[in-house]
Amino acid sequence: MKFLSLLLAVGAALAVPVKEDVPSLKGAKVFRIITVTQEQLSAILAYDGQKGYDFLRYGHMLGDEIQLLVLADYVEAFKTFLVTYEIDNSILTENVQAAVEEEATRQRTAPATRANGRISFEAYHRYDAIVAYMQDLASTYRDIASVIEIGSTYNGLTIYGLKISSGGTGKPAILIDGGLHAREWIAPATAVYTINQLVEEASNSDLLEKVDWYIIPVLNPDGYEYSHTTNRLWRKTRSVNRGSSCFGVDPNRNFDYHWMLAGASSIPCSETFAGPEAFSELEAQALRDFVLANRDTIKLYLTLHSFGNYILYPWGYTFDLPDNEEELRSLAEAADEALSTVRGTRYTIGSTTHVLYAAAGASDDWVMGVGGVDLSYTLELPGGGSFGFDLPASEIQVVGQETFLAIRVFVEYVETKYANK
Ligand code: 0X9
Ligand code: ZN
Repeated sequence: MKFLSLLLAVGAALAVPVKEDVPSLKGAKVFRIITVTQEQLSAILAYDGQKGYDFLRYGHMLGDEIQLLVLADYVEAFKTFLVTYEIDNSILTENVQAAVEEEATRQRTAPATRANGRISFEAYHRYDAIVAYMQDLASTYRDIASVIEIGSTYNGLTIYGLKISSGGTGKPAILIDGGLHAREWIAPATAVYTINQLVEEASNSDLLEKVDWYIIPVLNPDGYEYSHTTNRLWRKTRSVNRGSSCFGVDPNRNFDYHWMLAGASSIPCSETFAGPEAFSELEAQALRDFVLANRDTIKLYLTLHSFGNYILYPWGYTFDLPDNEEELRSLAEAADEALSTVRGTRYTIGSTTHVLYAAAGASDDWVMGVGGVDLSYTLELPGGGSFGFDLPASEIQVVGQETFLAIRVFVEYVETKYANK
């Protein structure tokens, strides 16, 4: 008997993983909040990183619209808080769970493929389907497309990308990634749309003449899959945190450039947990190693996130501005101008710290600061739906179209500045 219980205890210690608490979205609500006094703003921002609260849209200035998701158990206390501080608010989404279920239903019924049998732009696709699409393109368009592997994840998935190149040597390269944050589904979708335009649309072949492209649509596949299967609002990686029952690290706080200096948490349960050390995450390591291996050719880095319509450039760790701020700004303005022609969408442009919030350890800062890429941007794509990340898949196409117009402006600039004439 004693032996049996010892055996069970050892078995438990070895085999049973930490039980993860998956928060229920039943009764969760999204509040829209506008502050008019500094006291109100500070009081609201104090909820950042607290259990039960998730800033979907952050605002650091008085009058900014803040969107805060509050889990059911915290709603009453939060309402009391709003009354106490006399904070202007309304409820944007009464029933987050229902919105998640509606999206899942739409996903089940949306066409998975286009008329030519390839991946559609009417659904948010899983990692496997996105990888299969890239493999299909690589075998069909052998002269321009090849699959690259940049690393693997905590759960053992491979991080794939597509290299698009019409050949030749010494060309400048553009690196685009998406899906570093799991729940921001429009980002991988837009990366896939970009691949489609560059490879399948012959009318865009001019964009391959002078530059090479590396597109990594799902940089955090573990998190992305988990956001499809288990927790729609998952943001981080899926690594196990020693001594905590909370999983994952915010990979966009994990890069080793002024790591943990601002806007990052040392608490594993926080959505912005920066990790036990810089580059603790395989996903961040993979991007690091890829950039270092190609640092001579990569001239532009675009990392796709959502949401809020921002074109952000470094730095995120300080209010100081990069030396080429003017160049970064005017290029972003030209991109915004171009994309606005589709349906009037406008982006806010600026350094992250000035227009959004301070947050160190993000990929854009590292790619510029250490990777040596002078043109480094985070694109916060449009939000929609009931909690921002559930932008209806029917909008993938139009977001793709307008983002592609912006990308055209970026590439034309890279060609003018870097390509051999
Ligand atoms: O906070 C982030 O990681 C990004 N916003 S998101 O809503 N997608 O999470 C912004 C990152 C901007 N860049 C830097 N902070 N350097
Ligand atoms: Zn993000």
